[in-house]
Formats: sequence, C-alpha cells, structure tokens
Amino acid sequence: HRDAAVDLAEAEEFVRRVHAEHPDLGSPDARLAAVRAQVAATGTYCHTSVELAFGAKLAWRNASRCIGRLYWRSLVVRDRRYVTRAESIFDELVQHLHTAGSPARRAIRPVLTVFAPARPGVPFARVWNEQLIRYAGYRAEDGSVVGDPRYVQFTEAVTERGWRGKHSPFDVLPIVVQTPDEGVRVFELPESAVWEVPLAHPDLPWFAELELTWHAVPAISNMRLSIGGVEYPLAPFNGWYMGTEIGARNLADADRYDLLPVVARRMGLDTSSDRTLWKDRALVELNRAVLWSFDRAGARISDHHTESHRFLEHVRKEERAGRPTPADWTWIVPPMSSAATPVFHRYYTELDLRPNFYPDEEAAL
Ligand code: HEM
Ligand code: NRG
Repeated sequence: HRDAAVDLAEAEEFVRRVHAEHPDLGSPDARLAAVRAQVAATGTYCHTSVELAFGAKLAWRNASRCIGRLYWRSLVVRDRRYVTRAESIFDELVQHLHTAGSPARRAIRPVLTVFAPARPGVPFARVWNEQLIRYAGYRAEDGSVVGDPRYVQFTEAVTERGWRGKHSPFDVLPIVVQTPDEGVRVFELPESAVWEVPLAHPDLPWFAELELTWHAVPAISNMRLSIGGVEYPLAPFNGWYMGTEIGARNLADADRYDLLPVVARRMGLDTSSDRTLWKDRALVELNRAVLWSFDRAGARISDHHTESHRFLEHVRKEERAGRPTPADWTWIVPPMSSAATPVFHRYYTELDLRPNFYPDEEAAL
C-alpha cells in the first residue's frame, strides 16, 4: 500500500542485487545498514544515483511483456526526483522527448525520466496521459470518430478544461499534469518535441494520398516504476517502435484507426468475403508502408522478424549470465505473421520479478 512503509525485505534484496551485479561497489553491508536505519526512521529510503539508474534498467529487464529487452543496459536514466512543480515537470517531459530523438539527429534512444517517489502518506504528482504523444479522438453525432477512438474520453476531458483541437485525424493531445499543490494543469507540447513521420508506400503511389502519419517515439507515461520497495508514480520511458505496433494495431484495429478496409479498397481487393484474405494482404502493405516511411525519415524502427531474433538472443545471453528471462507469450509474440517469427515456437518463464513497471492501480498493492 502506498501509505505503508517500504518493505524492508524487498529493499534489502534490491541492494544485494545491485552490489552482486556491480562488483566494483564491494560488499553491500554498509549500504544495507544505512537503508535499514533510514527505513526505521522515515518509513522509506533514498536511492543513490547508481541504484536509481540500475533499478530502472532492471525494471526494463524484468518487463515480461517487452520484446525489446536486448538493449536494457543502454537505457539513459534522467534523475529528476527533485522536480515537483507542474510547469517544471512539463518542461522535463519536453526535454525527455528532445533527448529521446529528433529529426535533426535522425536517431532514437531509450530514455527514462524519474520524478519524485511516493512518500508514505504524502500525495504525489502524476500525468494523466497514457503516452506523452498520442492523437485526439472526436466522436460525431452519428457515432463515427475522427482521430484515435482510444482517446475519445481523454479528448473530452481536456476539452472540458478548455483545450481546443483542430479536429484533424492526427491532433497531438496536450499533456495533463496533476500535482498536489497546483491541481490539474494542461500544457500543449511544442512542435519541436513531437517527431512525426508521414506515411507513404515504396510502390503504391496512392498510399500517400491517405495522409496518414504516426509519431516516431512511443513514450509510456502512466506506469509506476517500483524499485526496491520504493514506488515512482511518474517515470515516463521510451524506446523505439516495432512496426507492427503501428501497422498491425494502431492503424489496423477495428476499434482504432480501422484502416484495413480503406487500404484494401484502394488496392482493388475483393472484400466481399474473409476468405479472399483481403485483410491479411492489406495488413502486409500497411506494415510495409510504416517501415519504409520510418526508414526514409531516419526514425529508428524494428521489424517484427529482426526484433524476435534479438529477443531470443537476449534470452540466451541472460541464460549464460545465470538469469531467467520472464516473458509473457501473449505479449511477446507479434500481432502478425506470428508463426513466421521464432518467438512463437516456444514457451517462456512466467515470473513477476522486481524492479518492474506496473499499471498505476495495481502498483500500490
Ligand atoms: C511493451 C518493444 C523499449 C518497457 C513492449 C511491446 C513492444 C515493445 C512491441 C508490446 C507493446 C504492445 O503490444 O502494445 C520495445 C522496443 C523497444 C522497447 C522495440 C526499443 C528499445 C522499452 C523500454 C522500456 C520498455 C526502454 C522501459 C524502460 C516495456 C513495458 C512494456 C513494453 C513495461 C509493457 C507495457 C504494458 O504493459 O502496456 N515493448 N520496447 N520497453 N515495454 Fe518495450
Ligand atoms: N503499443 C504502444 C506502445 C507500447 C510500448 N512499445 C514500445 N515501447 N515500443 C503503441 O504506441 O503503439 N517502448 O518503450 O519503446
């Protein structure tokens, strides 16, 4: 529970792991004594910068739903635990996105920014957005939606607070920061923080006429980072996309942009029966367009075949280090051509190891 003191056993296990994986730090004994004393006096303890950075990397390494974990050591961790004012939090989120990637640098790197931990009995700051960059959804009278249907409710909530979108299919939503002192504040992201990739197709010239676009950086902002018994309710992180996240889900799901019928019709496919496999054929071209367009823009993106091989390389590497790789088959296996990727053809260890990331509601349990 978020009002309870830090679980000392979890804190000790974490400190021991940090020292075990950092031989240069020597014996954990002195640090363990300091942590016990701090928890006894205050109910919590303060991570050193090494603990914080390594704890965040371990949380990534333990994220069973993530196929991108081969790169866990490369995570850039920005320690912003002292930042608590709404405007400063927003500025740091903008900085995070600049650090993560920009068209000028034509690169995307994994970054995590940690804000203040939850203290026993003290209210904390949070961000309402599921991701730092997402598109608004507007429901019309007839029930149809312009934009991303997933964010209709969020869009209505910010509209009630005075935000006005352009009602285009790809309006970047504002950031909502809630702090104990300042309540709820709404901030518009500057264009320079939002790298967008216009979508075109390598050999279907009409594809560009659909005027589709997607943001280059997926930055999850609603998960609680749990390290050694300390909870960080605001710790947004990003890596880069795997193409299927956009082409086989965001743009394809019937309850998202629902573009398979649109693409299939433009391709001239027979959509009168599922058995013509028009959905499958449209999926392939939509996903080719995503990968080709991101490559053209210099925005790093994985394809599901390559990322699957890398994930199994990660599993083998961890095995050699004597560690299990907890993984959730239902999330690891890509949403298209599943059995054509090697991650499909095996089972995984299911384990809830900490540090880890948790959906906000569950995190405090
Ligand atoms: C989930 C890929 C970086 C933590 C996922 C998913 C994919 C993915 C494909 C499944 C998403 C879905 O089906 O909606 C990648 C790639 C990365 C990367 C290609 C490139 C470096 C990261 C980083 C972190 C992270 C840097 C944290 C530090 C997670 C977590 C989930 C996840 C916690 C589960 C999210 C949830 O439960 O909703 N990742 N990831 N990933 N990833 Fe990664
Ligand atoms: N499917 C979501 C993003 C989930 C996380 N994926 C990543 N994470 N690649 C979407 O926006 O489509 N990451 O940190 O790179």
